[in-house]
Amino acid sequence: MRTSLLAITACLLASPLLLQPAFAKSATPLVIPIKTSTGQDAGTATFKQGKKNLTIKLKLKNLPIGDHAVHIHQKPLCDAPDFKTAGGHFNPDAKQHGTMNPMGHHNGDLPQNITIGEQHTGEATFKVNYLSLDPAAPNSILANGGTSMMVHEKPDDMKTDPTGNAGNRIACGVITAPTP
Ligand SMILES: [Cu+2]
Ligand SMILES: [Zn+2]
Repeated sequence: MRTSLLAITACLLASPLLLQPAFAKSATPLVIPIKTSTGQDAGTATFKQGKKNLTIKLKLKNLPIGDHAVHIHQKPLCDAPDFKTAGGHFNPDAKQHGTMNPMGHHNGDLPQNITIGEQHTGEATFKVNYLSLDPAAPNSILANGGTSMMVHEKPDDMKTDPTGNAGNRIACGVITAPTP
């Protein structure tokens, strides 16, 4: 009796794992650290792949109070203090900058700025259908070694090509595939 109960419990625990398709590992959230230009901890970005959308959750800290642009930049490089090595906005479709630009937008452009409050912290969640964690997708943020998450000095005006007039780069995190 005791044995069969254990066996049933074991089956129940194991079955969801067995039912997952091979690509289910993409459902595991990817968490990356973000650092300021002086190397201070600036929080994290968490990426979670759904069927159609990629959810990006930012939990930021140690940043100046105000609204700040956040983008995905094209290279997995965050060399302080200016983070120029990250290159421009992730733009596999060769469009212009900004969700309010009729010629836009870059895949690396996110729909809103993030607001950093009095505690020098801020959170934002974006759900987008134009980015993916699937390394085989043309809009993958993990393809070609990865990309980077960038926070800027100023808010993005959502229309000025190619930068959104967002000013200097103040925090950055490399986005790469997790090592198994
Ligand atoms: Cu940027
Ligand atoms: Zn852009």
